[in-house]
Amino acid sequence: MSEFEVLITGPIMPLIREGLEARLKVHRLYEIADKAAFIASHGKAIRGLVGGSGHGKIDAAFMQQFPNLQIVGNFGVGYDGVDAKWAGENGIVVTNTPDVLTDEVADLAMGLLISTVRRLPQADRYVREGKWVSAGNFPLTGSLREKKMGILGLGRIGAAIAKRAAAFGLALAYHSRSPKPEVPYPYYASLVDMARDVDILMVIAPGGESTRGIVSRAVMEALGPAGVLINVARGTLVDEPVMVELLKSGKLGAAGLDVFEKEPAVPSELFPLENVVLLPHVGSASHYTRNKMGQLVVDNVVSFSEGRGPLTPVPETPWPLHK
Ligand code: NAP
Ligand code: 8YV
Repeated sequence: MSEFEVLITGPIMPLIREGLEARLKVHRLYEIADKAAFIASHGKAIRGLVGGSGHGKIDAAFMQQFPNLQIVGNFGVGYDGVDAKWAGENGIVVTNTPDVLTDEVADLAMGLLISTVRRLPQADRYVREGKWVSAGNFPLTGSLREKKMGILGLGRIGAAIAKRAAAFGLALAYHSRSPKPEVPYPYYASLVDMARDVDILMVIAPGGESTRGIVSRAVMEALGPAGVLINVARGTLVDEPVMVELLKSGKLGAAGLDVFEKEPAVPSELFPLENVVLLPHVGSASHYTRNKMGQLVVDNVVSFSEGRGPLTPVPETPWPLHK
């Protein structure tokens, strides 16, 4: 058993916990009653942190409690809960779980898009509530035919969504901070301009302060009463109160949402709306893909602890680190 000590910040899948426990000395912060006392007495021994969304922020103040911290293994490709810039500046490498979830999330994004436009959950409710018998056929819905979709964030998952959407016959465009020369779809430097020109806005850029509220009132009003917003990125990218207001008033046509600003809290004003489809952050949530993600967390931390370096460091903490 290695003397490399790791602290898991919140309840995590057994594959990760057991995979780490087989090789390293592991502490479970979430099972310790007096967390402050544990950190005060044991913080110096901790060299790795493992956490995920829903475990609370791994910010500078949290990491500073562990003076010998070397690695943070984030469960998820999105690491907006970790202050990776501060970590990099302080000799700590941060790893995430890219690629292994790309296809799963892209599948879910297309499923959510079709569910929202063709109102599949509403149609399912219609049958269960006996309305097919009592009220006749389900009302006709919108369509993906002859529609154009703008993708906010044409990265790994955005590109996988684009591939699927092209096969469905959608015309495509994208917005990111810089154009991608290899991409055949039109680039928009302005998100508002793209929203004005498309029928569907697919949001799949990272969370964090640099994208907070990027899907603003101006963007959603440009998308308009016939427009469809799909968010599989992070709730923080969308101005949520404004989105609720525009969906209620019909100034935004419909929304399919897998993510919310303060998960698991979802604005209750969305519940009675018939023009929204709501999912509990399940983009990567299949056994197959979560196992791949979990194994990558373990492999990163174990590889690092054995002196072989991290496998998937985030761009803010490129390996080897230069302090
Ligand atoms: P990625 O490969 O890093 O792609 C992110 C894209 O966003 C890049 O193309 C980047 O292009 C663009 N971008 C970054 N900052 C931007 C900004 N300020 N404005 C506009 N575009 C910006 O990441 P990924 O693997 O595709 O994952 C994307 C995100 O999806 C994750 O960060 C995570 O939050 C979310 N996600 C959600 C789920 C779920 O369960 N719902 C699952 C997995 C991932 P430029 O650098 O050119 O701007
Ligand atoms: C996970 C995600 O649900 O990878 C991400 O960024 O949002 C999802 O795959 C999440 O990270 C698990 O905590």
